[in-house]
Amino acid sequence: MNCANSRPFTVLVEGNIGSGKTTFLEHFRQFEDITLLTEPVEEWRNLKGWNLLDLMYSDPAKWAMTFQAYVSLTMLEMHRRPTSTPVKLMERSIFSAKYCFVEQMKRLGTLHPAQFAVLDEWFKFINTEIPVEADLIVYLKTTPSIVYDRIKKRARSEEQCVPLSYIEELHKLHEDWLINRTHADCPAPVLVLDADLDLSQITEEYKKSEHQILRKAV
Ligand code: DGT
Repeated sequence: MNCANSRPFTVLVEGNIGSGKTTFLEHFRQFEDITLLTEPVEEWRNLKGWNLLDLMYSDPAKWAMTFQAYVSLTMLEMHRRPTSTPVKLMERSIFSAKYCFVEQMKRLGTLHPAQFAVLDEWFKFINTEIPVEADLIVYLKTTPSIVYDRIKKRARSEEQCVPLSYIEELHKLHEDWLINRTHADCPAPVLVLDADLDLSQITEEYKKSEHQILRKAV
């Protein structure tokens, strides 16, 4: 077997909190030959009994660094996880952790510049020394007020204190990264989908990505 062909076609699913990334992945469960890797939120909520997500939201100045260090590790593990299928769909990535969340925490001052510098060095090392492959990014683009309402409705306990301004800033950071391309490295071409649509209409929108993703699965 040609080694060059053994790497799966890797799709990163990105978008604001509450944009429907998990629902998008679930849409592809009906197809064969695709590995779905959902975000390890449950690991973040229970590391040896500690809820790091809750600690981070409850006292960001104290816990942001710890949380981001663990996010980086769990994301890297997902990027590197061997798959036997020709297509791999992954919820989020080490890139959105860096360009959206870590950047947001730096701007808000919840990460000290020295802590940011350490995470930045880790990111640069990973990016140059450890292969993190991506072939397509699906960007589930949303309006901040719409995802804010969804977040309130789904009522994940840790997220109840998240203000609309946090979601708006996170939206801008996704746009800067994926649309305005303000960072030198965007690891793959970006397919933009309208993820404001409600559940009754979203399947049609998701189908727009099937061609690009499924043709790799045969
Ligand atoms: P979905 O299916 O689009 O509704 O996806 P969510 O909202 O379940 O998943 P996501 O990744 O947007 O957010 C999960 C929670 O974890 C949310 O409270 C934000 C937080 N989160 C995710 N990644 C990071 C990260 O790298 N840093 C920080 N600070 N928070 C993160």
